[in-house]
Amino acid sequence: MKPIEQNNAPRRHFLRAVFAAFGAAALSACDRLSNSKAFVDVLQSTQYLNRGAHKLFAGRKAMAQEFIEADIAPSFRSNGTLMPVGKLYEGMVNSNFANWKLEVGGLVETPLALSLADLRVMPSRTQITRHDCVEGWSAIAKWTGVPLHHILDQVKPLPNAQYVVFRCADAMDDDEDEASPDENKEKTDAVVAAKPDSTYYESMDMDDAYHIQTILAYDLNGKPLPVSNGAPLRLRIERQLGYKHAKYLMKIELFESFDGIRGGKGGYWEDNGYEWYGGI
Ligand SMILES: Nc1nc2c(c(=O)[nH]1)N[C@H]1C(S)=C(S)[C@@H](COP(=O)(O)O)O[C@H]1N2
Ligand SMILES: [Mo]
Repeated sequence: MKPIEQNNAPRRHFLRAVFAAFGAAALSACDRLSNSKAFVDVLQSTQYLNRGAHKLFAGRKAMAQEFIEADIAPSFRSNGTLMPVGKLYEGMVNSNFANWKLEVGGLVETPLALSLADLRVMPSRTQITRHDCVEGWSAIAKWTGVPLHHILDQVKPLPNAQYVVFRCADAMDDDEDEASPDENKEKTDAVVAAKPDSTYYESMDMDDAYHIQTILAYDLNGKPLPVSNGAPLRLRIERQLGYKHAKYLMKIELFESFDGIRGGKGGYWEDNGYEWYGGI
């Protein structure tokens, strides 16, 4: 029996119970179409480890379990957005992300813009971990990327920085209509340009930002991150649930609070009722 079976029985039982109770609603919980009130209530129940509980029971520096190569799932599925809509992102894919840059700013001394090449020469970490989605699926995969703390060391957070916010390329304002696919792409680009915070976003506190397993991953199982898993760069925050692992990273910003950022709850799914601290 693998260690995963022993250590995560309560969580699996919980997820199975959620699944049994809410069936289809649970299945599509990460689809933006599903917004079942009942399911959200379960997510908000005490079964999820909140920030205080995590600190109390495990310590904020405790490590998520790491696995061995043999544990890696034959394939790592994709979930949520599989390809951001828009000519902007399409253009980046076509140029193999040569023109993509990660902006890092907000409450920092030295804002930065990093290309994929810049990131690939920075110190890296490889970790084999289990991804847990609230839909009730898990998968073990190997991730390689830059520990976020190296980037923070370069930009130097100001003393009042409390949270790191991650902005993604995928628009979450659903107003695709009968227009042609090309018109929809242009429309989506225009919406994102006019409302930069209408995209998927996530956040974490400084404890998680400096945690050594918090990495900005560019490789999945030893190969460049596929588009469906968040190319060119996605977050791994191993001690929290799947929706916290923002894909298609475009911008990182440090803030003192979430006031004025979209719904004010620190993430796309959080604004729709999920817990901000999705501890596992
Ligand atoms: N930008 C972005 N990040 C995202 C999502 C998304 O829809 N858009 N979905 C989240 C959810 S719910 C999960 S489970 C994981 C899925 O990652 P994967 O597609 O690599 O399996 O990404 C998370 N990060
Ligand atoms: Mo998820």
